[in-house]
Amino acid sequence: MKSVTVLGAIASSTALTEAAKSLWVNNTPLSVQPYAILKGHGTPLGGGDVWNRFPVSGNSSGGAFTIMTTHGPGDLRAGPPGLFPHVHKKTYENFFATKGRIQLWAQGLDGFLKGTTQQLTRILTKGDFGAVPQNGIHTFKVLDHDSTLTGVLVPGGFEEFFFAMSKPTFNPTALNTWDVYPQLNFTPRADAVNSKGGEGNWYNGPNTLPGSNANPYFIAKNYGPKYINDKHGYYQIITPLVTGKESNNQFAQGHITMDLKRGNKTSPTQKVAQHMAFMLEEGELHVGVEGYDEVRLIEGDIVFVPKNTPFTYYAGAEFTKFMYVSGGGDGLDATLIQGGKPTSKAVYPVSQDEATAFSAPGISDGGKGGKGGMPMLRIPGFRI
Ligand SMILES: [Cu+2]
Repeated sequence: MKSVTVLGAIASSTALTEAAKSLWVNNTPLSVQPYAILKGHGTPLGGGDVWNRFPVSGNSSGGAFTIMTTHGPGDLRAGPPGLFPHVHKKTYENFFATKGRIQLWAQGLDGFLKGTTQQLTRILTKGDFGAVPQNGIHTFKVLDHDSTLTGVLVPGGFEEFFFAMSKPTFNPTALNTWDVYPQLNFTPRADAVNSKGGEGNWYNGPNTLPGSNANPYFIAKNYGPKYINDKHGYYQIITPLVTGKESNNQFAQGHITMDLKRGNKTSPTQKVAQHMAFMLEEGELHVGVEGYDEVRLIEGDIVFVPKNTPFTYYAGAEFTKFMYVSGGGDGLDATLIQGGKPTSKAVYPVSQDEATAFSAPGISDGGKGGKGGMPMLRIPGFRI
């Protein structure tokens, strides 16, 4: 019996060795491949106390998109932003606050020149987002210490400009060749009240997606559209920030919040026709890519999955939340939204298993039969 067990162990360990390949890389790959990269890692730019990193680059995404993270004190001084207002004609640039406070100003160039639209500004705190499609004037300023900005640039490869600009040989009169068009007549407004200047809601009502890529727009955390999908026996809440409609099908971006996968559920193998990246924000995400060891991502870690690569993902903690970036308008997010339904809530319901646990002695579920509602604590001798 013993020899059989040993043989079995050898056989399975050989199979494991063949499949075992680490998804983790120390630096952003120079060509398309599946990979995972730790928070704060990736191709660096500059130094000192500002951390600029490119965990996903034009090279590593086959030109689909770039993810740039900027962490540091930035431009803290009072007054207008130090960065000149500018437009990109070919590049879609997005701003997402991972922590701290960042103020972003934006307006479509056409509306600015014709005087037909308003200039918008918002102060972004953790989870807030600003979208600047092609031909949108924009500038920004970091307002707080220890702020982190995650930028998505589409198509990928715009980082070549940042690297060129940081060299002493850079020719500042050649900005246009890098898709940078200064707009020095644009004066950033200084009248923001409650973190908002210009029309539209912020934290005072629903923030809608515009349905086109005509003008910049903002989405406050969880104030945009929300969808819930429970197809696989666990919840996924999808909060899109950009869909194919807002990007002319160039890309999609948003968040997925998942509940813990219980032992009796399985996460299906996915295969998506778009390059895709996930960046963890809360909780713990397990990602298995065919041919690689499963990885466990925590806050700030990124995984990149090339198109048509089989993979699985599931949450190892409640309220696991991650940002997705998809290299087209018909990726995983579109499938999840189509298979789900609109919801007004950013929190998924308590699962039936958990609801039953509220029936413990001394705790009442408010007479709602364990199906929702805030449980009330009953303590003998006290009226509450
Ligand atoms: Cu820009």
